[in-house]
This record gives sequence, structure tokens and C-alpha cells, in this order.
Amino acid sequence: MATQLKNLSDFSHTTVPDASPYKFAIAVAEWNAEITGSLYNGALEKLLAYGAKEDNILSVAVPGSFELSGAAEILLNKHPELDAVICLGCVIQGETRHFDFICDAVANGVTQVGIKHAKPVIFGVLTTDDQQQAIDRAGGKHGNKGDEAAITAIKMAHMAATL
Ligand code: DLZ
Repeated sequence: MATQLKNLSDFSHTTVPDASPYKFAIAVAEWNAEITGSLYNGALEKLLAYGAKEDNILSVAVPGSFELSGAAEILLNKHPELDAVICLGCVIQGETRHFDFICDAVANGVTQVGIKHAKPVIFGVLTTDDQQQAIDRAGGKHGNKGDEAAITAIKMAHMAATL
């Protein structure tokens, strides 16, 4: 029953478990599709690179980031066998408060769905001041947050499965 963590320095960013036993869903928002398409490609490539089977990855598109948590809820209800859901979107600051409402809603929604189902629901949503910041984080100079979301999903699925 009792498990002790080793020295935390043993848990580097590069230690990613084998993803082959796990089932994933990816929900991706169509708003800012050029960006979210890159996030999606990064996430999918990483899942496959760490051993996830194509047949075990279910992908759905939703209109905007606001819809991501609803999609996660539907996915987990229809497919209780899923081990993790990755939500990908990009919200870019505009002139109105729409940005704040969408960011708050998706962050809270994703959290609630994950807690409700006791399953990892990963927040892979860029929330940026402008388009360039988003490009930089979707395969640009700051990497690809889609990759990071996939790795987080694998680590969390593994953690839940091996408790
Ligand atoms: C309406 C809207 C706006 C203004 N901006 C974005 C955005 O930057 N990123 C995004 O993913 N979605 C945006 N949306 C759409 C909302 O997420 C949502 O699809 C609509 O409000 C309908 O519920």
C-alpha cells in the first residue's frame, strides 16, 4: 500500500511512461485552426511516439475552446474506457472581455470534468495576448504545447493505472 517517492531529481521531464496500454481522446477547437491544428499534430505525434496505438486515440473537433469541457464530458460518458482526454484550443486576447469569460470557463470546466470522472482531463489551451505568442507556442520558438499536453496525459494515465 505505502509507496515512497524517490529523490525528486530522479523525475526528470524526459521520463515518460509507455503509452501503449492507454486509451486517449483529443478534443480540438476549430477557432484559430492554424494554431490548434499544430497543437493537435504535436499531441498526436507524441502519443504515437510514446507507444499509443492509433486505434486507441479518438479525436473530435469542437467549434471553439468554450466547448472543450462539454466535449470532454460527452467523451467520458460515451467512452468510459478512456484513460485521459486532451483538450486543445487557442484563445487570443481581443478588445472585449470575451477572452476572460472563455478562459475562465474552459479552465474551470476542464477541472470539473476531470474531478467528476476521476480521470485526467488535460488543459492544452493557449491563452495569449496575440497571434505571435500563439505561433511561438504551437511549434515555434517556445515549443509545442500540444506535445506537452500529450506527455502530461500519458503521465497522468500511467499514474492512475499504477496506483
Ligand atoms: C467567440 C470566440 C472568440 C471571440 N474568440 C475565441 C478564441 O480566441 N478562441 C476560441 O477557441 N474560441 C473563441 N470564440 C468561440 C467560443 O469559444 C465559443 O465557440 C462560442 O462562444 C460559442 O459558444
